[in-house]
Amino acid sequence: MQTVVLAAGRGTRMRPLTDRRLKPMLPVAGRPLVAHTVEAAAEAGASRVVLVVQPDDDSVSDYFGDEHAGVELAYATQTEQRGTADAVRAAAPKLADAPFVVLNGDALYDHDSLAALYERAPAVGAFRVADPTQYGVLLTDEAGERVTGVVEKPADPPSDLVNTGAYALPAEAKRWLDVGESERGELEFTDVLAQACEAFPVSPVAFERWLDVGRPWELLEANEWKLDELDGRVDGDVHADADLAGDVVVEAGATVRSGVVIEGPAYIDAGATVGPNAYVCGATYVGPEAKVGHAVEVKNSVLMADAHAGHLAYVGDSVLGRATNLGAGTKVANLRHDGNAVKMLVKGDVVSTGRRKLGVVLGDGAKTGINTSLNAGVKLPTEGATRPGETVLFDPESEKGRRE
Ligand code: TTP
Repeated sequence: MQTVVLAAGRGTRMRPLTDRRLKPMLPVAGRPLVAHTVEAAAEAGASRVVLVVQPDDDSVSDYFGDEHAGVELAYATQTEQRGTADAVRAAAPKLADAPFVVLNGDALYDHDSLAALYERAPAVGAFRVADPTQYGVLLTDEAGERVTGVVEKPADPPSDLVNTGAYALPAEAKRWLDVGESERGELEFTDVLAQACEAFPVSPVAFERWLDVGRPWELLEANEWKLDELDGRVDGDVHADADLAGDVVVEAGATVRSGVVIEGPAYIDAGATVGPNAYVCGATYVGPEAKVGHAVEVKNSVLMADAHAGHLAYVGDSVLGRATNLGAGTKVANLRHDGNAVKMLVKGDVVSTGRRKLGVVLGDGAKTGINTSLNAGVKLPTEGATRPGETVLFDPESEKGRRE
């Protein structure tokens, strides 16, 4: 079935990681996030994929070209980020008059669940969560067999099934894309779904696994998921005195030096160097040309291209943006002494990440002075810097962060 993948969002909750790149282009286990979406769609039965992209940014089409995972690709430009219905409307001229699937380009789907969505059209992907109050919750008939609508962030959720933003709809839905603005001022695809639910029996398809990658720690969760599926392979240069256990990918052009211990799953991308005498564990992605130097420990983290942790550093449960540099002795805290979930500032609000273990997020080009200590949940802005010996306890962007 023809499939629209939405990749034109602003990604404001993911800042600073989206200051200089689109959210769907964030790295997940060696590929952009959206590549996983397109591959899941291809495996589930997509015949052709139309990617909705932003104007003046060719990163998505530069990466994919006109084919990926055996599926033909086309591109549609959404001129202004007015909402998901508007994004699908941008793709409509490239769609045949036939049923179509819509997927978010910033979500991970498990392949079998997605295949069930394609098979059971008209259908919506539904995912069971413990606390649905922060999601769009699906309304269904009493038997739970037919979707009747979606209610956004309900205080008293009618069910624990949330909308995954994965829809398989009949051709007619193309005619319903001109929706009005929602309360939050966007043109929402859920209003298109509401019309489809009136005209057709739309089934909820329970997804086994799904991850919406909207906030920085969800990038870690995406990498944990996809690194866990890795099959180890060594195409790069690994010193005889290095010790690799579990599934570890060492890409061609990557170097693992003497005395290094890597406990997979881990992915060392092309041109990266690890060691000598470094320890990499948890689900860790070390991006192209990144460096993990002498006596550096990296646990469950994402180091983007050119990120450097050169000497005597600890990086746990953290995301280091492109071309970041940690001064010697930089340490990251990734656990609160009270054992509560680490909080992070997202668009001015301090929110619980739900993670007991979470370190820091560094925007592209951020640098720490020697012996910097970074507290759990801190973000440094793009090109931000710390002084030698500085201790950063709270998100520097917020006085509010200081109070919580
Ligand atoms: P969201 O995650 O709701 O929006 P966003 O990506 O802009 O992020 P944020 O809220 O943090 O600013 O979008 C869901 C999907 O729809 C995502 O894949 C991006 C896509 N999208 C578009 O393609 N065009 C749009 O106008 C919007 C709002 C989203």
